[in-house]
Amino acid sequence: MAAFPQIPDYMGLNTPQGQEYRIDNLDVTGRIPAEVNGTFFRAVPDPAFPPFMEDSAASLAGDGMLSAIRFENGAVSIQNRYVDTARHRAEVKAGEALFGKYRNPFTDKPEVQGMDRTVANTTPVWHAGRLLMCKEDGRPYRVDPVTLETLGSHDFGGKLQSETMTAHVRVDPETGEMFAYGYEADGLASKKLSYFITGPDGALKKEVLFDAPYCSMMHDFAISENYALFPIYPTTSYVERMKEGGDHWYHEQDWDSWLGVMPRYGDASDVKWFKGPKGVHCFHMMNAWEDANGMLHFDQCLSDSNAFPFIRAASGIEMSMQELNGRLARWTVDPRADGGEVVETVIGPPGDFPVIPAAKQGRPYDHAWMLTMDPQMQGPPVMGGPVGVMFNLLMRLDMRGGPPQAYAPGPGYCFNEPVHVPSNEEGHEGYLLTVVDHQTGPDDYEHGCWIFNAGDIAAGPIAKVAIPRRQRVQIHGWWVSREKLDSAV
Ligand code: V55
Ligand code: FE
Repeated sequence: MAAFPQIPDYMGLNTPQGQEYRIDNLDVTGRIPAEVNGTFFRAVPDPAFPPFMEDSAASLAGDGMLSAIRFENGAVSIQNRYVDTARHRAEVKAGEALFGKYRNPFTDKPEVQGMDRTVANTTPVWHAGRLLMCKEDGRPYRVDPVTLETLGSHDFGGKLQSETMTAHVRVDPETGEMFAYGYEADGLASKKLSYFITGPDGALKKEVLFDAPYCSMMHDFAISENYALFPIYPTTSYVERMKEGGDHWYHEQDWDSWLGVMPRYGDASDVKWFKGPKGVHCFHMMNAWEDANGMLHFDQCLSDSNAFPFIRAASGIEMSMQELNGRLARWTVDPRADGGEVVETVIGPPGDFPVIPAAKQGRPYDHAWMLTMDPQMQGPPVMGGPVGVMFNLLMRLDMRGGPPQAYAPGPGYCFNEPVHVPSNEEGHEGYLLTVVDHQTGPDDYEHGCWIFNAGDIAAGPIAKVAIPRRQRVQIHGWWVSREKLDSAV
């Protein structure tokens, strides 16, 4: 087989692994809390075949590899298995890559034209007893949570009109409903959005189709108790450029951003658009919530341009990491107004991978966690992932204005996105689980799943599980408790 090109997308932490395995009885140091009983599912892009053409966004295009770290009464195992998408299946059969550039179907080989080309590599979503591997460019794939066998593309019983579904759904803690959306819902570069709700049984209850101001890379959204919030940032798409073999995404630095606000159970005619600053972009929202005066707050990891260097490069934007001006930003609007402009307040540091307790989804919240960079860290950060550098500091933010807490293991260490495991103990903030990568040599890494007391991360990990195989960079994870696993349908 041809080799992977020796470029950063395929080197170091980004080295393709392509290994399916299960390893039991992993070594544990420290004490695993009894409440950490369940499975930490992780989505890892892992290209099975070397590309046949250059792709600036190759770090996002790898085949979905589902990684399950299972905790059963103190014993821990890991299983990694590919999502058997139509695309992966076709490439395995051919023994080579057949699909071209990230999200550009015009670059695919003729024999796979028209085939579902999603790689299901971004988030393992658990809802209504089902595990869905999601990527925003297509519909999710359903996977068996026990065997990790792929069960097929999931279209909600044939009811979903949208051709796409986000990898960032929001589950309401009280109703158990899943709130989701798809962008480019009816085709490439379209501004059509689909907003949909599934019941606690997983059945599609409602789908609303409406138009965004323009086609936008809308990676995440938010809900509050009474509203659904749709952020539109000016990373956009042009069919003509794709036909010419170009990228899917171009960032338009001088376009306005927008926040669409719709009553949760509203319709297309109910959307109100609030104007935000020009040129900004955000991948992940921390939360949205309503205060006692009925004002709506939308908390997000915002930057002054797109944080992915390859999108800025394709768009001719020269901005350094500093100039990106990353921040945790709160946009406040009055949902009773007919529109207007967002009011921005900076409430936290630059960073990404925000995490809140599932019970606080769409509600006022006291604390949250995120990944950021330690300004004091000596030596270069660990390279890897779509941005190129990995986060080396885990932070707990006090949303009521108290001091933050932080933990950095030291030079050579970096974090993948944590998941939160709630505790039933009164006043206990639960636990954070995160895969930590440690670079020990030019091409040597050690990996572990570390467990933190979520209310006291500064104390360092309370347990470490050694992972004896090289891991590729994870995108998102999802914690599924033993109880929920037992409710699988
Ligand atoms: C992101 C990740 C993606 C993608 C688009 O983290 C955005 C952001 C792993 O795939 O396709
Ligand atoms: Fe994401």
